[in-house]
Amino acid sequence: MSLTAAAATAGAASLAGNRAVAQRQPDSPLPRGATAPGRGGLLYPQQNQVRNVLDASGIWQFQLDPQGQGEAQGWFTALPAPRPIAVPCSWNDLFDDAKNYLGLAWYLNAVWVPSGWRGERVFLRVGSANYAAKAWVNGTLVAEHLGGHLPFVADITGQLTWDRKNVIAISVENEQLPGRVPPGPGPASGGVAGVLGGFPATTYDFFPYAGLHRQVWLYTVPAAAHIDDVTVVTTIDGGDGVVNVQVAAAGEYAGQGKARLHDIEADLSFRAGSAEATLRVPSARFWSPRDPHLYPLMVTLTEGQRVTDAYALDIGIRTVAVRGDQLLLNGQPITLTGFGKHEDFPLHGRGLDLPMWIRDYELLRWVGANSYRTSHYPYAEEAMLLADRLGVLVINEIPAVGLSFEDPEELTQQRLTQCLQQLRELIARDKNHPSTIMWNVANEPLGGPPLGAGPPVPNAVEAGMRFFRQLYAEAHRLDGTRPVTLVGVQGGVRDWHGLFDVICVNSYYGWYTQSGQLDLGRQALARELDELHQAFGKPIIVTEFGADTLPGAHNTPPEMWTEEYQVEFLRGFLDVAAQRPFMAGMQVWNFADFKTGQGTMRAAAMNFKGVFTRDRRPKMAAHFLRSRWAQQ
Ligand code: GCB
Repeated sequence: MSLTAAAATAGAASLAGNRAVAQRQPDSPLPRGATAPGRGGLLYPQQNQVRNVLDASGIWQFQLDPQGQGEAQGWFTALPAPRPIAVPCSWNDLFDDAKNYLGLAWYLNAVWVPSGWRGERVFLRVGSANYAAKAWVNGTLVAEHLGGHLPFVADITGQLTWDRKNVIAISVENEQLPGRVPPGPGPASGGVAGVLGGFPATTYDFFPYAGLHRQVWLYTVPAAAHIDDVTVVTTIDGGDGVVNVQVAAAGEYAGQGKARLHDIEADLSFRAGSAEATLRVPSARFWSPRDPHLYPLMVTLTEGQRVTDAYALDIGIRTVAVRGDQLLLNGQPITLTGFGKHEDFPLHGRGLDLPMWIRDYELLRWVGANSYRTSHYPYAEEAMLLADRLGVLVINEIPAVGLSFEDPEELTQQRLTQCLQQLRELIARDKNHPSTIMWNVANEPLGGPPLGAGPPVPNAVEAGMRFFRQLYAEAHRLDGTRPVTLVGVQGGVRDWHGLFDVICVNSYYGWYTQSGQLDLGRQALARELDELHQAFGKPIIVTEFGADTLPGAHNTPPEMWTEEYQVEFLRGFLDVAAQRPFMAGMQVWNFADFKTGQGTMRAAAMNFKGVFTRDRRPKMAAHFLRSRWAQQ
């Protein structure tokens, strides 16, 4: 099936999910509170000749609120006993008493807004608050949001003062509730939680870091007409690139504008706030890992010669498609090499860490990888911008990890609402990144006992079919230009894969099963890949395979937990894949060791499947992968 031709419609429908109410169990799906700037509204804030940005991150005041009394006591204007905290950062690794605390906490900061901003519309933008957040400006509630990894915005123009500092307060909690996504442990104890146990209790295998994880920004747009959203879709026509630009402008803007790509320019004539232009780039340089060429696109609104608003973005001209069992980039088969990752680093926890990202891209280049998956949640926008620039292919994932379809229907419905919301927000945020080549709607949903320990449960399989049909349809309604996938697990429900464009599967044969027996593991892997190929004839990517490895542990013959075992485990999987032309990629679990909850399965509360340590030193496996990948 070719996915390149269909038009993207993400801009038109992406707003609804950007607002929601945070309440104690269950979360209400009804939107309330935050005012988004228009139909798109998640454009990355930009400083230019018209717009202004103020980064309000830095040292904020912080206070835990285990009794949930802050709102009644007006903590949104002043905290009674604050301590300093860094924003962005998780709170868990900063304070001993907050290590495993996932309840309510308050952040507060006071900022001057420049007087030059008077007359503009000013927005507050919170990049990531994990999980449920409320925001106040000068005592007025301006936004509520659910979902820990995507931005939300609020128009705060009417709340601002100009003769003193403005008080911004944000409350955040990350309670593991069963109706959320990812869900907290439910009746069926979904995900790997059932296997791992662990504290704090989660349905997933990474530490539930909490807090303000990305920047808090104020930014302006012109009060009258302004650009709300830009949607770029590129196609290839012979050697030419064809760039379709859809622009949404606030209100019912019916004026003029321009779209300019280098020296190629087209007029935009707005009707009811919408305009579209198509630009042809003769003999274009197509974006790819080998040549991640970006073209500067500038969209403006104009009144005569005057530019009334402007927004710039660097775009890549490229197509992604599925044909038979092949994944195509610019019409050519592509095979992914790379990793599943985490946003995880000492002290910062899940907080934005730009040096980590620069180092990680350097190591991806060093090891010869061309891709990664944003397991198990959307990553920072800066990471996506860097992937565009450095030519890294990204499978972009919503936080739907730990779903069990043996849980009651009522919970499934709440989770579906959350998944749809997060999918809309993710596509609205990341639709213009050439690096995002695929959307993933879930990781290892369960429809029976984990790791194929028993047959799937028919009712659960059916419930999953209904659930995933809706997610697949919504992803394609919002973006007809990228394949959509589901990451399944070895021995998991096969039928669900049939709904999606690409088959992604996580495999631990030789680790969780066939432990210590690499030969048997390889045979089991080969069998499963062949069966999947025979059943569906679609491209297959193994999105996880790996073995916990204590750096410095050695033995021969290889034993589990040693560096030798990790190398031989990875070698076996890569060999099995290399013999199968239908394999579209292999992504090792994990790029680096990462923090988990405490439990008998996780030494020192760490997952040690990284090929780099948590502080990014290579294990033997990293050198091995480099020998396989960097030469190609
Ligand atoms: C998986 C999960 C991942 C875990 C990994 C493991 O299947 O998708 O989140 O961390 O296994 O190491 O067990």
